[in-house]
Amino acid sequence: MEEKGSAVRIKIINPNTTWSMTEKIGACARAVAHAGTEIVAVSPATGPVSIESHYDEALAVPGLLQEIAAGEREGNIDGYVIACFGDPGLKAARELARGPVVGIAEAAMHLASMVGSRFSVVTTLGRTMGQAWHLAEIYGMERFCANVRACELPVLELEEPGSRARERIIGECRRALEEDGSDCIVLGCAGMTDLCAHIEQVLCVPVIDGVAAGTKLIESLVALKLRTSKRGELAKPLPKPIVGLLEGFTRSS
Ligand code: 2AL
Repeated sequence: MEEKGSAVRIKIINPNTTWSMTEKIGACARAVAHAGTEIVAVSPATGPVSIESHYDEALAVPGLLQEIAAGEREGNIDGYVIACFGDPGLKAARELARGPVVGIAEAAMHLASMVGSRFSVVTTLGRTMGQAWHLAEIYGMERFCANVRACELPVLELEEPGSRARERIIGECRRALEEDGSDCIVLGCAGMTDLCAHIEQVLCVPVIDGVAAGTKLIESLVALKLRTSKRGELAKPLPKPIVGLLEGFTRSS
């Protein structure tokens, strides 16, 4: 763990298994990270290629937790970012980790509430809007969240150069600013991270990307030597047998 003068290591977990997206997330995190921060960007060994339903989220969590458990075993990770806008497995990850864990929706919504009066979330498929509203509610961000909107863009289209994803997102952002009474935008998918600077330049309002927000928040928590509380709810899970499909998790956690 961090000592004065030593490098900070942040593990960014893209809970989907699309490596091109993981590389993009890693590059965007490195671009905003402090020079002394090492970014380790990973995808789980198991799980869906994209996360755009409750079912996908549930199936992404075991692989995500394996990555947290591996980081804890290696003992050289100062903090973790969960780089999917549904913040899957966030509380379970906090139970496993000694250092801080931040989800990108959590990070982006909190930062948006500090630079504007109300934000609109612009996300991928309409079916993910319910989860974004749910997170706004449980994070106490509902009063800052003017609306959640979708471009009806499947996550993996963000990886396709000819998909016109950027134009579609910008169009939805413009409608958000005109119709929602919002004054800043939260991007609702980790796969949008590389588009943030351009969208902000076009819209001339703050546009918050959760990958950058999560990276800087984790850096701040690590710099302040704040770790996950192990008193009560976020203590290590009790050891117990786990049978069947997830048998290996008895050891990994
Ligand atoms: C996401 C995300 O950030 N990564 C992924 O696979 N799905 N979120 C979303 N709303 O589509």
